Amino acid sequence: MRLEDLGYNKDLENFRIDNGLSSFETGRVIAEHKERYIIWTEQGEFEAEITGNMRFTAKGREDFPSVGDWVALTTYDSYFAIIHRILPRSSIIKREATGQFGEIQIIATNIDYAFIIQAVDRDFNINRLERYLTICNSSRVKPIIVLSKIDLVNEQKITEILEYIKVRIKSTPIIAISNLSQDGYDSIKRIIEKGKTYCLLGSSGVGKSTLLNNLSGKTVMQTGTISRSTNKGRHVTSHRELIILENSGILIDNPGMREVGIADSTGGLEITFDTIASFSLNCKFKNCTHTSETGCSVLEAVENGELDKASYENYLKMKKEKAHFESTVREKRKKDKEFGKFVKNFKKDMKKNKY
Ligand SMILES: Nc1nc2c(ncn2[C@@H]2O[C@H](COP(=O)(O)OP(=O)(O)OP(=O)(O)O)[C@@H](O)[C@H]2O)c(=O)[nH]1
Ligand SMILES: [Mg+2]
Ligand SMILES: [Zn+2]
Repeated sequence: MRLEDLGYNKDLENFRIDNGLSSFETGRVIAEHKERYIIWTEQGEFEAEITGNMRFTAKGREDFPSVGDWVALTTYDSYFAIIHRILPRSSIIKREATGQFGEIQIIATNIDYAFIIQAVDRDFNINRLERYLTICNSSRVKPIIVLSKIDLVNEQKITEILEYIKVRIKSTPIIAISNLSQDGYDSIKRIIEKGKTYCLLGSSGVGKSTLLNNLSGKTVMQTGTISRSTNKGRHVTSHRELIILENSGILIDNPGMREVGIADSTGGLEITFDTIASFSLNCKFKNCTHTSETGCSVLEAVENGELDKASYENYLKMKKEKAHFESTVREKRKKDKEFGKFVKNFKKDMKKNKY
């Protein structure tokens, strides 16, 4: 396999040369199991660990490899390798880690497009759709909305949903598919380009793995609904995995997500809610919060119906979450810094007093 088929490009190659990494192998992380990484290289598949130095200098989750990463590694025997460095990422899809305020979870890196999948039968939820859009837009990943399971509803219902989406989401492409009849597959296949990476996002059971298997023509991922009866948990897919389609693109399957917590989302909200952003240019105050100010153009637009009220409320909710995330991170950094100072002073005292 050539690295180009895995998505390798000129920018990565230039970085590798400029940074003296030519003596290392290059590979892409295709799966992670508790700090053990499965890497694909031109020499084949390797299981790898990171260097001790990488672990000790890591400041957070982002300093560890993730599925989708390009890494410089040394291979030892035919299967084992050590990762020395993560090459610069062109994009990172992340969310707030479930139940851990101020911590992020990386979903995948070096993604070109995200398929945001919602099933039209029970899963469809426009607020959640805007959430996914925000995490994509924050990370320079182009979103594509995929409505799945259209075989389960009639055509009128699909038309209704499409119109409903268009009131709030204007410029994101939407594809309606059935994994059963393969309706809509032509549109999906047209989008997928060789050498580009696509991430499958969505709740559990919407058909992410079924879509991936059908596109690859093989059963790469397990699908179905094992959950309740066997008590194995709700999700069929339990880890992220990168798969290459023959003569086509690269897909990353993910376990279904129950929560899409807004983390660091610089610019993401503004892109997702671009209508709100454009109204806000006319607000009287520059730092308008669009909640109660006089002369707020956003509030005015909600009142006269130019702006969808539910969308506006969803925006405010996510903005609040973003602010909360940022203040938690600031608080944490401050504590870490104080602790660092404490340790430093303590060491100084130790030296002075010759303990
Ligand atoms: N009727 C219908 N059933 C579908 C469709 N797509 C998937 N299914 C079924 O839905 C169930 C769940 O599909 P999966 O592909 O495992 O869903 P998933 O999104 O990968 O779920 P997790 O791995 O838990 O996140 C399976 O029983 C599929 O056969 C579809 O388009 N129509
Ligand atoms: Mg799955
Ligand atoms: Zn305002």
